[in-house]
Amino acid sequence: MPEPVSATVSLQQLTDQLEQLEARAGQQIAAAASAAELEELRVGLLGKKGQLSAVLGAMGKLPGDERPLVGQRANVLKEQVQGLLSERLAAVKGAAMAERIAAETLDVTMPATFTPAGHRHPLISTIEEITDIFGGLGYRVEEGPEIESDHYNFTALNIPPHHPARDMQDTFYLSEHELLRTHTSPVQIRHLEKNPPPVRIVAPGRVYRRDAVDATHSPVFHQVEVLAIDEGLDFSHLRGTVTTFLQQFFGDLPVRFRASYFPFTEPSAEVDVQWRGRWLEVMGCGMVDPAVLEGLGIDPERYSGFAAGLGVERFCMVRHGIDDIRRLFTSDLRFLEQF
Ligand code: 2NM
Repeated sequence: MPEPVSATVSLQQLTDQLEQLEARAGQQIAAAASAAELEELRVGLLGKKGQLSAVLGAMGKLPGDERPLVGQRANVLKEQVQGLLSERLAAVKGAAMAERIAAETLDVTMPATFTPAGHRHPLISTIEEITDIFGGLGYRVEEGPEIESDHYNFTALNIPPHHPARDMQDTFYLSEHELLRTHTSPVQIRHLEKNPPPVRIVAPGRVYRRDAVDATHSPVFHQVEVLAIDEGLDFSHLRGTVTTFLQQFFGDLPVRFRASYFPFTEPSAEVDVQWRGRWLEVMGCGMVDPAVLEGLGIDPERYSGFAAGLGVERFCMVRHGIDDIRRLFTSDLRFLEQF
């Protein structure tokens, strides 16, 4: 606090005041802990209405020859206080920065927090791999409904009403004429109804059959079916396409075709690959039966085509050495995380 200034002052009094001011200022500045506190002190000490100004104001009451003594002393004190203030300000700022740095420091050697990202199910990546290979051969992906009519699932595929493939034992019927598709061929029939040849498509998707569950059977599984319709296609194109596809998927291994039978293809074949020294049956195929084309209003004298179908689960299991199809449907992350 500035001392009350009396009506008359002596040189001694003012000098004393300056000395006290100096001592107090030194202590207060040293004790200040923030920039704001220091600013408050500066205003109180050196400001217009501050303690130093009070002394200088009182100086006018001294005899003229004494004034310079007080003035000089006051100037020295002012500079001293300014010096102390800026020194302390630097120290306070430095301490605040050091504190912040200590609080915000990142230890870059700390182990990272593991955030599991999730990934595709092995069946989905198998489907993608298969459709990508056919994509590279110029095929487009087509999809369709899982609930179908007996027309698209059977009749249009040259499977007549009393054919054994329609048996209740194989097919989930929803009503007299509605069912869960047993293959993705109906997608191809629907596509051919709307698109004139040439056609090159793959139809991946979920299919249903009334099978008991065991290590190699599931009532719900996945297929990819392939279809090409064009002028001049023959069995050599089928053989070349299927062989190229299988060797891209499994690697450069032996492939063989065995005569077989499907209602919708003639001739038909089963295809085997020699995987780790054993022949495995992996798909069925054939030249689309002219009766199927005719039913769609496509002239079988002008157009021919081939088709093939495969079970995705089987491809996935062979590729990854999975011995039980149920593993693919159990959603056990300890298993799925391996792929
Ligand atoms: C297979 C085997 C042989 C096939 C036939 C057709 C269609 F629609 F063109 F008639 N789609 N898929 C076919 C032919 C499917 O799966 C083992």
